[in-house]
Amino acid sequence: MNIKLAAMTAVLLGLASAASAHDYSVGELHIGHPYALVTPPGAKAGGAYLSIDNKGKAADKLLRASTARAGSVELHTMSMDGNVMRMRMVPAIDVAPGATVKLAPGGLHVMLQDLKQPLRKGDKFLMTLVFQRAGEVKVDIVVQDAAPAAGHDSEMHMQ
Ligand SMILES: [Cu+2]
Repeated sequence: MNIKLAAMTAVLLGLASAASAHDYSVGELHIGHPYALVTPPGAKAGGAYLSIDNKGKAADKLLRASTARAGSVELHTMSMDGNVMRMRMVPAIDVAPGATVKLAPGGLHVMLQDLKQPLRKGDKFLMTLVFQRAGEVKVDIVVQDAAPAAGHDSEMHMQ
């Protein structure tokens, strides 16, 4: 990374943290703004989202996630099957070297099942992410009523 890019990234990261983003590093991976969406009354399942930026030269994968807040946690993807959106479990989420993988509503997500209590706006809970190469990292999941606005983690796209 050259100095100009480093400075630019620093500025953008500064802006992002002003917008109350939070992020983590584990090994060569950067985890951006882990959050979940509020659940409607009676819902037993919810989705958690984050971005994974692989700054290293080796491929990695998210193998699993866990939290005390849910009875079980699975990695899911969502895709169109005819006119119907369907979710299915994936064994792992690949993060190629240099790539940024975004878990976001409508696509890849961490599925929280058998929620012990509904997810309410402003709730915060711990989730453990396990990567094949980088290992384990604990992140705070913040519950929001909407996905972050576009451009929120724009530093991911600058490289
Ligand atoms: Cu799902």
